[in-house]
Amino acid sequence: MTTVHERVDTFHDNDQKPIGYGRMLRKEDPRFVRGRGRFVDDIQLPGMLHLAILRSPVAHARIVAIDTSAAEASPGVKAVVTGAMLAQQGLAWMPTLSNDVQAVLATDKVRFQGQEVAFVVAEDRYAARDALELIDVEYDVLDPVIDARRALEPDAPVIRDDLEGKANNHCFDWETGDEAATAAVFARADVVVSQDLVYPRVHPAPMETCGAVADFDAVDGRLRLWSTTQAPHAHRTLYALVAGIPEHKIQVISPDIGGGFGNKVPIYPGYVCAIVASIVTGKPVKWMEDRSENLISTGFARDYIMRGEIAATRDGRILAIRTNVLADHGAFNGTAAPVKYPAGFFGVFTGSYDIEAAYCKMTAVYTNKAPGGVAYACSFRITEAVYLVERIVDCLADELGMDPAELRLKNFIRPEQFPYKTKTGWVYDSGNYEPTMRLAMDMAGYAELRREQEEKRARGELMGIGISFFTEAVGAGPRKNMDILGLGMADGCELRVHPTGKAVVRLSVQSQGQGHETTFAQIVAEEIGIPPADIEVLHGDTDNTPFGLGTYGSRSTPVSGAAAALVARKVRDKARIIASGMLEVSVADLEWEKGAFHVKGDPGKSVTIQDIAMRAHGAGDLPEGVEGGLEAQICYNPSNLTYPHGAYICVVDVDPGTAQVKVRRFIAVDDCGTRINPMIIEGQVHGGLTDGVGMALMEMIAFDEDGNCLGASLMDYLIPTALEVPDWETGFTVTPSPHHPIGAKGVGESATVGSPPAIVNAVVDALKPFGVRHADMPLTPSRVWDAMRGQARPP
Ligand code: MCN
Ligand code: CUM
Repeated sequence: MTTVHERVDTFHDNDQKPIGYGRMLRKEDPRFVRGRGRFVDDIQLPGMLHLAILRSPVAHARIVAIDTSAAEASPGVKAVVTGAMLAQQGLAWMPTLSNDVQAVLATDKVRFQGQEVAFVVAEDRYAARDALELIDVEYDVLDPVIDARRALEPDAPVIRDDLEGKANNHCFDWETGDEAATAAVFARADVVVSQDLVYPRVHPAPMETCGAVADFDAVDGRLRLWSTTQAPHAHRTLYALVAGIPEHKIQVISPDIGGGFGNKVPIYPGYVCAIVASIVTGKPVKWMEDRSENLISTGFARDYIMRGEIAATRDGRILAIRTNVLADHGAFNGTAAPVKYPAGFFGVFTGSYDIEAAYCKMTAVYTNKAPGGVAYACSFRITEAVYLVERIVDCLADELGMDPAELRLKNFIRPEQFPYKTKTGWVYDSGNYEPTMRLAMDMAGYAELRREQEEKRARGELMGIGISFFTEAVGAGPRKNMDILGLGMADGCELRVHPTGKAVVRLSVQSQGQGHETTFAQIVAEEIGIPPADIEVLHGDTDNTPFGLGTYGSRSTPVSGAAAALVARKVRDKARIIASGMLEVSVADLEWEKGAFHVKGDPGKSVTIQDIAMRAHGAGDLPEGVEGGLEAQICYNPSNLTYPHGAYICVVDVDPGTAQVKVRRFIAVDDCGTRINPMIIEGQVHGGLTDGVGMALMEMIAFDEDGNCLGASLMDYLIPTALEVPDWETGFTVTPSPHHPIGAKGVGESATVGSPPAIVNAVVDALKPFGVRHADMPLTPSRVWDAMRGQARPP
């Protein structure tokens, strides 16, 4: 099923009428390029007040006293609220998306630097911020736990003493695979390689920070909340549970979102504070965090300390993989993942290889750092899993003296083995790995690159070639085993065709930049033959869209994309019955061709979807038993996830004098099944690869030993720009998903997942002459320098 041919429907302007998949320009861009997007901070309501949050300056301390009197007297201030005041209403704590609790405002202790301690509501943003400085908080500073390895030591300070009976910093244990079977395979293997790896804590750093505008109407008891959320419906349910406002009285609106990357999945205290503030003041209240607040207090990603072990035969057959993980979840477990998956989908750490046994044991701990634990284009921890397996496979290649491409090719799951059940229980729906790998190698000119590398090494130049091959699991549900706080991971979708043949499709998922207004119009267009320009995509408003669990884990195309195709087919089925009446033939005698039904054998006798839409709403008879109107609604529950894959090859040059890494080339071949809009897919891949350069070479949320966050601005927390990245070379293969109605798999996080190991593998490969087998991210010049020096062989 693999091909590299693309159906080239190049849509240069959206007035053209081609139907179906292709490089259609994004319908949302005219408003964005004109600066007419409508983001949360653009919302202005009459009489709106502004909220600012006082945050803890220290990582761990008992709150002795808070004096708000000076702040209350400050000009323009309407209210100052502390945790103690929230506690009186039972609102000081809120549930997280993973069954932990998190302080909305600290009451007893602060548990990370940047934690929310109090808030001020004032007439404008400046008055609110000024008043923060007048709040006097007395802290009794405690020893912090910053290093996850320290957290479980018997004498470590207990962070979560709010939890009843909690006498340590243990968060959860999790395991998968078969420990005994894996140990047996390791015992008889010719070769065992183990490597310690750290995936540092990083931040999604979206361009738009988090924020909300809350507007509570005390008369009718309705709450409207504009907020930066990737999951408006799930958030609404949580607010209903926390605030006790009935769900039908809450409207969550997620307008244009300026990037999410997972940062906007969790519910943050700021959202709840804005709601409380609106209830207390009777006025609309806006909270918009600044860059530092976003970087120090909102959902971080990764922070896994891993030991990877791999067992193989001498001739390079991989037998088993084992890993032990210490996961740092910060002060509150705010991970957004299906509840039965506290480690997300890390269980796919067996990668793309057909092996005999696998086992993972994980311990998660609390530390005095910001809560979170999943966000940042990770497909629920698959980023960490892919990094682990692709790094240790390279370590094995090094040990065996084998080419890393050859080692991978030798161990791939073969096409005839799909659907393939992994040793940790995941059923990969489809895959054809070798052609994807070969295409990447061809595009790179792999053999030629190795020759070049050999010549350069002989001259003392440091050139590295790194490979990574990944399989992702994206598209959560199915609902029977995947839910967030009891809400099953299925998606609603509604399609209405108006009398003139224009349509509106309403989605439960939310776009934060991925182009849903375009691609979902294309999906529907392909099914019912209405041009994409005539199909309006609505999302991000709980009053106007059907229930569904939102966008993360690249689930929109696998779940809501399927829902959109199926709802369109349902509408088409009804249209067929109406057409049979219009053409006076039986339904069986009709043939569908992009946009019209015609009588079999008589293409001249036909009615278009637009004719049918008018008839469905118009005067005149409809066939027996058919109600008027042309619309349908469904809720789609996926039978499995989809498993996209990809082969990435990175070429780096390392300056031996400065240890600076330059990514010279990067070849990315992705297989996401049926491709809806290749231009958008390439954009997703380009963005993800750029993320990968950031994580591999630059990004890390660092702390000093007191728990001060050292990356509170983009001067210190480095993110990549056009200057650090090469011209991406992308290619693709197509292996459709067998269970998805149009064969599509997700792709939004593939490149972020797949690229870091390719880059690290390339740098380590470049440093081979120094005997380096591993170096931890981010591979900044100082780390590369240390690696070169620390392990340099004597001349
Ligand atoms: N697509 C396609 N053909 C496919 C698969 C996808 O044309 N076979 C298109 C989709 O229609 C959609 C886009 O590619 O327009 C991404 O689709 P999908 O893989 O389904 O992912 P989601 O839409 O669910 O997006 C979420 C994913 C995640 S979880 C993160 S994190 C991330 C990402 O997308 N955050 C992003 N990409 C981002 N891109 C931007 N610009 N901003 C973010 O915050
Ligand atoms: Cu893990 S980041 Mo995305 O799934 O929203």
